[in-house]
Amino acid sequence: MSIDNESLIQMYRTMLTIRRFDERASQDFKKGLVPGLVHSYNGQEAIATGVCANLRKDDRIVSNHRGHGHLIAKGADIKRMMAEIYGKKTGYCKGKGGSMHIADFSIGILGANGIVAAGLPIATGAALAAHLEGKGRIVVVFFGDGACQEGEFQESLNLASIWKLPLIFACENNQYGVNTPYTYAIAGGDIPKRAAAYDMPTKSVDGNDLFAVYETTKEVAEKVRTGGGPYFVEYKTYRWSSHFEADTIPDLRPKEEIASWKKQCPILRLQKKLLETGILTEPMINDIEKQVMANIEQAADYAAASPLPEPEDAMADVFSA
Ligand SMILES: Cc1ncc(C[n+]2csc(CCOP(=O)(O)OP(=O)(O)O)c2C)c(N)n1
Ligand SMILES: [Mg+2]
Repeated sequence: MSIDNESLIQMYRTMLTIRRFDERASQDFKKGLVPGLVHSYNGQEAIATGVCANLRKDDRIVSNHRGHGHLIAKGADIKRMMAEIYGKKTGYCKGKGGSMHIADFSIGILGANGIVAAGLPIATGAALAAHLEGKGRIVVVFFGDGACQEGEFQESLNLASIWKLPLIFACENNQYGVNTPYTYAIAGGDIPKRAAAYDMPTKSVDGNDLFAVYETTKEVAEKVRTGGGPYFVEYKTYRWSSHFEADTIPDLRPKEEIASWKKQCPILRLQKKLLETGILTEPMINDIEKQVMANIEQAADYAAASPLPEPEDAMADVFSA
C-alpha cells in the first residue's frame, strides 16, 4: 500500500465530513430550512475523497447535481457551502445559486451543475485550456451513469480523445438514474465499453473501497498528467438515499438491494481496515467524530445566523448573453 498513515486518516476525516454534512443538509431540508434541492451523496464518499486526494490544488474538477462530496473533497469551505444551501448572503453564490451552483475557482472547483451531463463539455474545455497552458494541470469531471445517455457525453469523449486532453472521466455508476436501472437504460449494459469506442483506456473499480479508488486514480492521474491523453474510470457504487430529499419522487428501488449496499458502507470498510492495521484506535475514531460534528454544527449555525440576500441584490452577478 502506497498511502501514508497521515493521508489515510485525513481521507477518513474527509469521508466522515461528507457524510455528516449531507446528513445535516437533508435534516434541514426536511425542516424547511433549505429553499432549493439537496441530492445526498451518502454511500459514495470514497469516490470524491480517493479521487481528489490525487489532485493538486490547481487541478480542476467539474461536479454535477450530487456535488457536495466532490466540493468538500477538493477543499471547499463547508460554512460557505452550508450558507449557500440555506440561500444566505454569505454563501458561495451569495445565496442565489443553491446546492447545484456552488463553485470556487480559487481551488479549482469549476462548479456543480444541475443539468445532467452539462459538466462534461465544460471539463473538456478546461482540459483543452490546461493542455495549451502546458503546466501539467489535469481536470476531473464527475458524472453519473445517467449522464452517459446524453449527447454531450459522446461529444466530450470524442473531442478529449482526438485532442489527447488531460482529462479523467470519473463515472460514478450508482446503478440508477432516479429510478431507472443502468442495466435497462444502457444498451449492452457496459459503460466503459462506450469510452473504449472512443479509443480511450478504461478501468472499472469498486467505488466503495477507498483503497481501490485511491490507487486506481493515482495510476490514472499520473498517466493523464504526463501526456497520456484522457482516461475513463467507472467507480461502481450505490446511493443510499432516494434521488433527492423531496418526497415528490418515490424511491422504487428494492428495499433488500438498498440494505445490502448499506452493508458495503465505504466509511465503515475503511474504518475496519484502519483499526485492524492500528492506524486508528477507537478513541481516535471518537475524537474525529466529535471534531467533524463540531465543524458541521458550526457551519449550520453560521448559515442559520447569516442574512438573506437583499431584494436589491437580485440582479447583481447575473449574466445573460
Ligand atoms: C438534461 C437533464 N435531464 C434530466 C434532468 C433531471 N435529472 C436530474 S438528476 C437525474 C438523474 C441523473 O442520474 P445520474 O447521472 O446517474 O446521477 P445520480 O443522480 O444517479 O447521481 C435526472 C434525470 C436534468 N437535471 N437534466
Ligand atoms: Mg446514477
